[in-house]
Amino acid sequence: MNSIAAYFDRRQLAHAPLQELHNGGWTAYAEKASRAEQIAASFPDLRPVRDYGLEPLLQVHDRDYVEFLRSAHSDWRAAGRSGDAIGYTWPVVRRRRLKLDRIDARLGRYSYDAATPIAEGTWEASYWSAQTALTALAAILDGEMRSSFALCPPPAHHSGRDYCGGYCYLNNTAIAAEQARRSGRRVAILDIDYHHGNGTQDIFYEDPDVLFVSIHADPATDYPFFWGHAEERGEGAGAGKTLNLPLPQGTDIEAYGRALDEALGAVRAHKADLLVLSYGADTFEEDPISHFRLRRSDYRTIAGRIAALDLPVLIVMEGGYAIDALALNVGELLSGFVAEPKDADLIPQ
Ligand code: SP5
Ligand code: ZN
Repeated sequence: MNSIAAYFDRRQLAHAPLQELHNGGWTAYAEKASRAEQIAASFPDLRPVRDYGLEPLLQVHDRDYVEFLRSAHSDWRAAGRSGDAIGYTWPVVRRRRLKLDRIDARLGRYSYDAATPIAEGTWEASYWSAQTALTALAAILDGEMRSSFALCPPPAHHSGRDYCGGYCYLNNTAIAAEQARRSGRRVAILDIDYHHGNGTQDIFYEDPDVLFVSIHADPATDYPFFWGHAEERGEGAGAGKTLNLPLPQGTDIEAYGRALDEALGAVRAHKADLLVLSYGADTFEEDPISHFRLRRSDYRTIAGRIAALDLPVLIVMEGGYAIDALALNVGELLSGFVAEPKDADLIPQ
């Protein structure tokens, strides 16, 4: 069914939090490990992931944040707690730089919501999710594949330099984009998850080289509320290199397509030679936590328009919570990209 090189490592499944705080109570964690299992099972030949170590992660994330992520769950246990580590106090007033040992203080310091618990396997899974994005990128940079798909749970785009949030811990998308830039590529990121990619935006907000464009639910009504408004356009040297296209709940492919055309125009104007596509299938009409009305066949339309840019595309998986429909939705998107090995001799005549 799927026709594009896909990368995944089973160690990504180690992350399995039980619950998240939502509407004033605990509910089942929406970003379940079974999401990845479902998609992975739909690929006959997932490609193995290489280990690029911590260095590319540290080009995007602060070392103290990475160390926090690594030890947070065992620190939580050492404090006598059971279950998943989660914060409850956030330093929004002045004292963000205060360094404290207490695990609850550090959970507040390095997160911005109570929907992103740190479980026993969170570090291991996040580490391999980032390596998956880097391996899929390398296939493009090495000239092996024109485009590739990184099956990346845990997702990435809400995580910033020094914080987790929105089910995201390491920003796989930003890590790959930064690595591509360091390899001399001119990078644009197009984020088509239902939610605004506030972490990715924040990482590149003052960066003139990496364009960040996002189509998402209006943050006036949807998570993450504080970021993704149309007036956020980048700052300093990065002014004009962030483009937000918020859309109302109920959006269907017609209105979505108009926003997509505008987004693709910005990618063209940036003269990118590599596109990183942050793909969330939570724009699907049946997604349990989201409110757009895209149908399965719309993903092929969307992919076809993106493919018409005629750029290599690294597709990085973000959200999508209609688990039974997920593999088909991903397959539909990927079917819009042709699997072209770069070497023309490999294309059957
Ligand atoms: C990567 C991504 O799509 N993150 C989305 C994070 C949204 N989190 C806030 C929405 C909370 C909805 N939680 C519903 C739990 C159902 N059991
Ligand atoms: Zn999302």
